Amino acid sequence: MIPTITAFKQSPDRGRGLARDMRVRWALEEVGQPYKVRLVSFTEMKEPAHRVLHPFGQIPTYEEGDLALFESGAIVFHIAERHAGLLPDDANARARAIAWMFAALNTVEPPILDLSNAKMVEGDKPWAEERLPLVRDRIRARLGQLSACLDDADWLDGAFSAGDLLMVSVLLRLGMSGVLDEYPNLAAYVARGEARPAYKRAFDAQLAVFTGQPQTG
Ligand code: GTB
Repeated sequence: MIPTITAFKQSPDRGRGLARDMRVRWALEEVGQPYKVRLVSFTEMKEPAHRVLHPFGQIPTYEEGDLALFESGAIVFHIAERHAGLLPDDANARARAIAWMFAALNTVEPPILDLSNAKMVEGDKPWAEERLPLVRDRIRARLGQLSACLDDADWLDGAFSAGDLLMVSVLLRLGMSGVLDEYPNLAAYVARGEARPAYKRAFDAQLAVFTGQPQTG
């Protein structure tokens, strides 16, 4: 059965691949699972038809037969469990890869999201400038720990896994902030993720929504 995911009809990031449908597309591409995309507007996201799929009125969602899922992490986990390629077979290695999935979403992503909010949502507040260094330092604390843990390895724990897929996706949100460049091994780690053919296919697919260009290849 071909699953259907949802993505922004009007991508606020102008196709830079930062919205959370990207990580789901990437997981589907990694395992070679074709998928359909239903584009939803901000208005449609808040309507009952979409809220049945997503209680918070957001993207992405995932539908496959009787199953409807929300939360990008849960969707990536579902894909990784149902297909080979994103989680190791060895039980302990699998548990560690899942721990990295949670670490990406629960430990590393929150301070990075805080920086986005500090700039985009709170940027006009009188205290915004004063708060930014604190927010950046909280990110640095996490990146320093992650950098030490990755050391000179290609991936976080052996072969590329769903943990790396989510960690790279989360780190990409740092974008133009320059913070990632302070940790060359993490910058190289993200570049390795972006260089994966599955990442590129997913990126091109989400970009095509914005440019209106049909996908090639
Ligand atoms: N925890 C949920 C998950 O991981 O799936 C979070 C889902 C979420 O935040 N979805 C966002 C959304 O639907 C899109 S990805 N927002 C609309 C709303 O809440 O009304 C977040 C996002 C938005 C915009 C950019 N950007 O422009 O760069 C990047 C990421």
